[in-house]
Amino acid sequence: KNLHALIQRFKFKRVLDSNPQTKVLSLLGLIDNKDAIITVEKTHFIFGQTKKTDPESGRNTPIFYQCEDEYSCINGIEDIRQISAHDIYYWGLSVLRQNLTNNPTAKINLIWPANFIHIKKYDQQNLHLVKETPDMYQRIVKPYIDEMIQGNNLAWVNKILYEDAESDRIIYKDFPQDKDASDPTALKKENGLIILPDTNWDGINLDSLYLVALTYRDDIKSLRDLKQCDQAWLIELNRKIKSVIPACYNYAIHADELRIFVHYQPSYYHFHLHIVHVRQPGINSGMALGKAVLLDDIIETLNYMGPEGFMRKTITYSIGERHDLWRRGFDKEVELQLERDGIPKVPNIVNEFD
Ligand code: M7G
Repeated sequence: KNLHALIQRFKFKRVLDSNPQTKVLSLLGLIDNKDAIITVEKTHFIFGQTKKTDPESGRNTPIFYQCEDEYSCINGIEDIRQISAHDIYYWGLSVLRQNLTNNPTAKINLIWPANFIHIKKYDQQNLHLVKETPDMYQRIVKPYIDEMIQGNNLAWVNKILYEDAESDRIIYKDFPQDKDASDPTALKKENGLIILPDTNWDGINLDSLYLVALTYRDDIKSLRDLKQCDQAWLIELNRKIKSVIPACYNYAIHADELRIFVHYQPSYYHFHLHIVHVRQPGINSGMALGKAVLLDDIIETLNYMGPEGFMRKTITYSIGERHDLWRRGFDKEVELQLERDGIPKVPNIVNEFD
């Protein structure tokens, strides 16, 4: 399992997506004749290191301050070529000091062998806003989720929860044990939680912190399954995450700087939470309105929904044309909904003037 060796065997097929704003490039290719997706993302700038004050200073509570090191943005400028200057404005290009440990250039993700669901996810595509009614959920989405779960889609989650995958990277773990049972091995999935760095994070820059919290409960596939009776569990998860994460990062990040949310639709149907620094602008529109639903809002909304919770709600979000749900009937439903809402159809656009 060597990333470098695999990338060297990568044979380029086509560009899936290229985003100059997020500085992310996704390529499709082949490694040993099997589809591979490489995503390259330029890392954010380092402008300081967080240091703790000397404990000898006599204070009980440590103070953290930013200090510059040789890789900090300005110190790290090795070369500059000016493009132009006039009046009070100057601009040019530069080379910054780079180093694999302290200031890497880019984060590289590889999915290999990639299946068609992965490829469709990364492929640039038109997006549509859909209003998913409870009825559409039952008819179209639920069968899709059941199929996804039958497939191998959740292998990575189960490997982390039960087979020690990425165990060296785990930040926090609550064992799924029944705290009240006399048998200490009694499993109580509600109590289990693992928090670890998301593959979206470079692991260096706290401003782009991105963690994922996996719960042990497997009865909740998505937001849709959350009911009023889960509210207390969610409140406890929220409390735990906001207490534990700042402490794990020496309080260089605070509880009110954590954006905690779920995706709907997610890619993986096992209940998990995204924990992201509030400064992080989002990756692949993962923070888009509708797609990301804040945990605090979920908890609050459950007060007003009745015992069946989100099962009764119409949920509006955006979905790509290549997503399976689009072709399984969302396309037709959207057309019907627009008609029902009295939105005029797209007229035949005439481009020629006679
Ligand atoms: P999602 O909302 O189901 O899908 O979130 P998304 O990818 O459309 O956002 C799943 C989250 O788990 C994403 O933020 C992924 O980056 C992250 N993730 C996916 N995989 C396969 C792994 C993995 O193997 N390890 C870790 N640590 N995170 C992963």
